Amino acid sequence: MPRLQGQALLRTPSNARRGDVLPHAVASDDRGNVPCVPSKRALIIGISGQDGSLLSELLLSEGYEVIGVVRQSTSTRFENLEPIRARIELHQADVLSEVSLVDVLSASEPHEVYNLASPSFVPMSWKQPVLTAEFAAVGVTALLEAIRRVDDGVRFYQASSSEIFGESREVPQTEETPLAPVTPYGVAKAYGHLITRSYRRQYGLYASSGILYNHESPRRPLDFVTRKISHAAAAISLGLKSEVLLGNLDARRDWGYAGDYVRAMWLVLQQDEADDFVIASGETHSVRELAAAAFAHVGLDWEDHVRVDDTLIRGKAELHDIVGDASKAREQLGWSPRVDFEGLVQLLVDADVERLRSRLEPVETLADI
Ligand code: GDR
Repeated sequence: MPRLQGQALLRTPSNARRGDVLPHAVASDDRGNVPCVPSKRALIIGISGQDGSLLSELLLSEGYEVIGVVRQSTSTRFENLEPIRARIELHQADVLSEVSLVDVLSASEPHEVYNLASPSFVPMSWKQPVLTAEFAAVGVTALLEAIRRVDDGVRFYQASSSEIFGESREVPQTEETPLAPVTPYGVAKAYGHLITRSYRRQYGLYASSGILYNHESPRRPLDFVTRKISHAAAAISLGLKSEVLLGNLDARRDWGYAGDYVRAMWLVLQQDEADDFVIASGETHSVRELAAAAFAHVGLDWEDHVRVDDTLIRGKAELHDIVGDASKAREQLGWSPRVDFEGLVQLLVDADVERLRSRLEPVETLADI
């Protein structure tokens, strides 16, 4: 049954549902009822990745109760969630199973649902195009259908991507730029973006998309170029390896800090009306500039340590002129990034130096990817 957003509930401690947040020092009324703090519950599908874990930390700091959905067993060790594992609840479900989504929505009764469940490494989508479409496209539909069945008052966030613009003729891109994806990942994300818009229009669901450009943090896996470079610069500076193999050094991206971008996700769902927002820094840098900045930060010359490996070059699948105009987010969400390109590179390299120094990472992972 549809439930009003932010509806305050009156429960006694004995009839509180699992997950209700009860205040510590709130006086009960003369019948012993304790007014429950109307804290919000957020359900994060795909909570264990970079964005899910950073978003969880943000929502916890905003007083949310955070419930996460993972595909693996909930007893798996989720490294990114370790600092907050005791403060969140995990459920096992699968975006390919609408029944499992209905179950988790019914059990957790969230006010906000963030869909971050999707493969994220773009080249992999050529190797697993069907799986990519199932998760990043069909899975979004399953989730929207489940929300419609369980509680059509839920606010829904879809993780859209700048990859939906692909070979864009418009530079920079805005929320109105026509979609022109070129990779199986981009095509699947375009479907997810459009189905979210379609359900908003047809059923009046509060369903919004954040069209996020590249956003990075020390939690990025080593496959992505930012972390690959920061990790290599750190390892080389510590004498653990001597070179790194990269693809197209002239490729340019609009990079930002993931901590800033998850704040935008949350702001997207705090608006009166559901809508789509481009979240981007508005400037591009080349992979060459990224490498130069990372190696310079540890006192090295990148040219002494970077080698080009042609097998890593994306060829026709490479995107050009992908840069976002986040004016709408700045004006309507009051959002702007706090970490710039230089700050991002330094933060990534420092974290890798620290991690390698404290030997938290086994040396086997130093091999080139
Ligand atoms: P991207 O990120 O594909 O933009 O998708 P990635 O870091 O993989 O590539 C960025 C750019 O760097 C160039 N590049 C290399 N890339 C990788 N991975 N490894 C290399 O050795 C290398 N050398 C050069 C690439 O050609 C590319 O131009 C990210 C993901 O987070 C997606 O999930 C998200 O949707 C988009 O950003 C927005």
